[in-house]
Amino acid sequence: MSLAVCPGSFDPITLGHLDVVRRARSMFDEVVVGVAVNSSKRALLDLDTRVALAQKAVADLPGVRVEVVPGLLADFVTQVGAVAVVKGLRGAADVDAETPMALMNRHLSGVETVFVPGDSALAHIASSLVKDVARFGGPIDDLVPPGVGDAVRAALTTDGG
Ligand code: COD
Repeated sequence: MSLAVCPGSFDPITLGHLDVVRRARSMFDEVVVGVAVNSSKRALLDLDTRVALAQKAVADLPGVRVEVVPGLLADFVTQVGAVAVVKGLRGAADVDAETPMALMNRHLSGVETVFVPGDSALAHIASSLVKDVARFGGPIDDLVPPGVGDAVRAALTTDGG
């Protein structure tokens, strides 16, 4: 039984993330969507909300579950017995950002990162852009799984917009 982890901030989960999860599941028997903390980003959605939205988004995907990554991703992959980390690449900026993380995670855990090229139809979708579009009242519901748009709009209201 092979297991892979798809980690991310998922602030919020998008259709781009979901595509990477589906494709990871086509390569591995089980996929854990690991909701983690990116210390260089301030999250809009709290951890419980990010987890709940991710759980709802993958509910119809057999062999996929959502877990919190409480600390280092390298410790988490070892703890769950993952044979790989799977991440999506939208372009050169992602390669530059993801390569050092992949090498550090391999250094710490021995687990390799497998990169899947982002679907070109979804390559413009990033959580940060989704939040920015919503912040200025733009439409985001066709960029995210059902229910996510409402959660983002609600969080922006309490966040001060
Ligand atoms: N198409 C394809 N891939 C996509 C798309 C899209 N439209 N959108 C996002 N992705 C990919 C990203 O390229 C990334 O690979 C992944 O989805 C997650 O994206 P985000 O933005 O949700 O998450 P990040 O980049 O903030 O995640 C960083 C982590 C939280 C994974 C990282 O900070 C981490 O591992 N934190 C835990 C602490 C740790 O171990 N730190 C040391 C790391 S070496």
